[in-house]
Amino acid sequence: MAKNPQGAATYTADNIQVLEGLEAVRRRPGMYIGGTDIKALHHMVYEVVDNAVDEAMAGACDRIEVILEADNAVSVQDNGRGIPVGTHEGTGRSALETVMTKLHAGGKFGGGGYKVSGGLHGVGVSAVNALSRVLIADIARDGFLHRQRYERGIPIGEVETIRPMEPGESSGSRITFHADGDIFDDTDYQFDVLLQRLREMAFLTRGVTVVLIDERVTPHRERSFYFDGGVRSFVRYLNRGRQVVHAVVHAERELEGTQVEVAWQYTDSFVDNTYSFANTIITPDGGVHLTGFRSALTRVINDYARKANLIKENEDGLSGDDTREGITAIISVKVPDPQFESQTKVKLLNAEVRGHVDSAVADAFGQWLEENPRDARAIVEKCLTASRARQAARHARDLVIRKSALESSALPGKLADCATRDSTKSELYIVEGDSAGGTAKQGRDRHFQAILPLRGKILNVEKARIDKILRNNEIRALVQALGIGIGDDIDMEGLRYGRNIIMTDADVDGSHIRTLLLTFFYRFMPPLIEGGHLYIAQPPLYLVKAGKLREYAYSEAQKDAIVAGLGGRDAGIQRYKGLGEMNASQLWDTTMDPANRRLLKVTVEDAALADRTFEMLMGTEVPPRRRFIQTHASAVRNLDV
Ligand code: 0RA
Repeated sequence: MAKNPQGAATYTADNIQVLEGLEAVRRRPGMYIGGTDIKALHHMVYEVVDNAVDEAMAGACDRIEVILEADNAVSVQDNGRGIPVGTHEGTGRSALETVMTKLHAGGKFGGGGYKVSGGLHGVGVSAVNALSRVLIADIARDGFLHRQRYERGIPIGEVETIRPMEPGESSGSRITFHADGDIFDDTDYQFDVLLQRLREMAFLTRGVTVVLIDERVTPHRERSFYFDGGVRSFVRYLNRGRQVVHAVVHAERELEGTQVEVAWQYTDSFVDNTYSFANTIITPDGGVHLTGFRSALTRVINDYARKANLIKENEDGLSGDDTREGITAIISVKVPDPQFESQTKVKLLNAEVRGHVDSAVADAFGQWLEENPRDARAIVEKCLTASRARQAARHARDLVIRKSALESSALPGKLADCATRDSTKSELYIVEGDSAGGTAKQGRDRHFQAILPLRGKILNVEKARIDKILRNNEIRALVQALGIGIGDDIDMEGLRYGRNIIMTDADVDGSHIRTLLLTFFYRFMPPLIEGGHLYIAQPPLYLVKAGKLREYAYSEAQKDAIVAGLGGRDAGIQRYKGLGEMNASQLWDTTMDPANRRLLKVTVEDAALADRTFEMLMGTEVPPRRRFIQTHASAVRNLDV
């Protein structure tokens, strides 16, 4: 804030605008970061990391460190050029203060604007600043370390010069923020969630080392990612548990300022594992880049197959579905001015990008097939098999689905249905295991809550075609209970329960089953998720007892707060490992009673993430799975290459 000669702050029109902007963010955080839940909290980190990734994409930085500090502060450090601290013409304030306080100031200020901005998550770092109790920007550039402090987005003093830079010290920026506990429900960052996203960023920003350090635990946990191969490494990584048909194919090209990078590989899987990204942000609904890839893929394989006489003149060509079965692909485009269908950035619209991706893929793949005839033949044969199987499956499906699952009105035997038929009120709890299912049946309100216990692991949907999937009893029970059909035959009119709630234990097995179920719904019932009908129940992690007091805690932080509130009285803390440890009335109180429970609504983004996590957990080979679990269970330093 500027000062008048008496030292009091002077309010210019510009200041007032800034204060109003910050206030708007604090009043309606949902508009800027999508809410105040744990997801929004993680969003704060991504927003700051995106700025550092911009610097990397501009070729000015090769290392980004994210540090989860002991007091739930997060620090994001890069070795870029440092955010400029000199006076910014437009505002009369430093460029640093301008980006930190003005909405939408982003990376485009100061003339040195980037060609491509990854900061698509929203509004830039100023929104993070507004939602932080404290934010400190440390900037090393022009020979000095500079610092400015902000509280709830408002600068506390000018940019200060702290000290000269040391010989050999790199320039760069370090942003440390404390998310405001008055705004966020929870300020406990989840290491694994951040890790997954940072890994993805590292794949999509080739040559940058991305490090995540958790200083909240002793010893500290540290993981670091560096992928020389970019999206090619990404495909290799996704396929590390699968049998592959050939080496990864890769296409890379820059057209009219758009960078296209695509890698793909066929495997023995039956599903399509294609993920598309625009400026490092995943686009779960695809868009022009995905369409361009798919049309090139199908056309090039058909052309090759006809030329090589693997498909005769009088025979039908391969369909898009045939050429996608068992493929793993990453499509990454970096577009200067990305257009998305909506605020949530799930679908890319820039029309010209379709052609760019199509031609890059067609050229590279056409040539690759010519040069690798043996692999080319294996791919065509795989697609032909898929085509034949699809026809056979269509018959089987008509028989299996229509007769048993869809048209028959029989409900599964283990379903304990509710009384109401009103789907705006009714709920289905999908519960892991017969014993927890039994407790839930006793604890529920039978007027509107139905219970479906599932026994053990449901089928891994990746390893089977739809006809086989539908022969699985657990899945059949699910399909029958939900009432909307499956796959291409979804009819939301039949929806029996407005809320379908997955309730699993808070342990490794529970999270496997939740992941399997999310994957199943994502692949076969996407309208259920899109319509907002899928939820995850959140059982408590702890019961804190002191004298007559009994309080449940749903996070580590909440437990600590309850204990702190006891002011030193001896507390008994019970940790819940499974639903089975609660009796029926406890389960109702904590997890099923609409007045107290916490439900997470599943979004397409969550489900897509589960699907990707699933790849790692459930690949056909066991060793990668074991490795995944082990590296996550221990506190080892680990360099993924
Ligand atoms: C614009 C211009 C310049 C640096 C940056 C932005 C910049 C922004 C961020 C955000 C996080 N880390 C960053 N690092 C740099 C400076 C251009 C120059 O010095 O010539």
